[in-house]
Amino acid sequence: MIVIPARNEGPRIGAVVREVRCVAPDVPIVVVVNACADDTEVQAKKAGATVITSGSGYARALRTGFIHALRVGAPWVVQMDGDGQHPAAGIAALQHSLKAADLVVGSRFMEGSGYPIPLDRNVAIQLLGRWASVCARQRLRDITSGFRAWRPDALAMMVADYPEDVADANVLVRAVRRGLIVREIAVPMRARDGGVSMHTTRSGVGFALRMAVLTGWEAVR
Ligand SMILES: Nc1nc2c(ncn2[C@@H]2O[C@H](COP(=O)(O)OP(=O)(O)OP(=O)(O)O)[C@@H](O)[C@H]2O)c(=O)[nH]1
Ligand SMILES: [Mg+2]
Repeated sequence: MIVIPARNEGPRIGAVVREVRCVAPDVPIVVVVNACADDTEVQAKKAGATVITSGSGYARALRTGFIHALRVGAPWVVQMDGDGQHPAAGIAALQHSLKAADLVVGSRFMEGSGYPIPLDRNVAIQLLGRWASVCARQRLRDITSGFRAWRPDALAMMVADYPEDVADANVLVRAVRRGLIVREIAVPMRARDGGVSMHTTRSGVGFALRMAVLTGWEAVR
């Protein structure tokens, strides 16, 4: 199953769902929305996705999608953004890598990705990646990638107390510390296709600090 959190992605979500359907025509696609000010829900349905509603925020949207996937017995789950950042062509490689891992992260920081990332974000992600690697005692590179594949048994271990605020590096550290095998593979990525990011420069600083604290907490709790 493909789980796509989407808020105010009306102009993009249709193309994202159709791209997934092209490469994985038989795989159910679930778009998780909340409080959209546009026609995200209509466009997602029109493109062939099931739409469900969550509480507010990216992390809660993911959790709601994961619970749904487990409830219907999905054999694997790929989470991806609804803004066009994650080419559907990467889904097969992520899913395939689940043969040797519980959680696979599509990484922008390995050879073959070619993602143009702004300098300030790059520095922040590199620093947080180093910190998360210390906390996990495993090298983690693209700790904010929202293009991830999960085995259902791994999701079942994580979903009951899945974070409701920030769900990036902290989720990876928690997964490693719970004994899950976490791998990264290179996947192509693009910049978001217009619309508004959930991170502005100012909110991004607060977000990075919160993520650093939450990630450290995972190492000691
Ligand atoms: N349902 C739901 N989805 C959300 C919410 N906030 C963000 N999203 C979606 O989560 C995905 C990731 O958000 P983005 O804003 O793209 O975050 P990002 O990829 O880290 O940042 P960019 O690189 O700037 O795109 C997108 O598909 C958003 O539409 C929310 O509150 N609810
Ligand atoms: Mg995005």
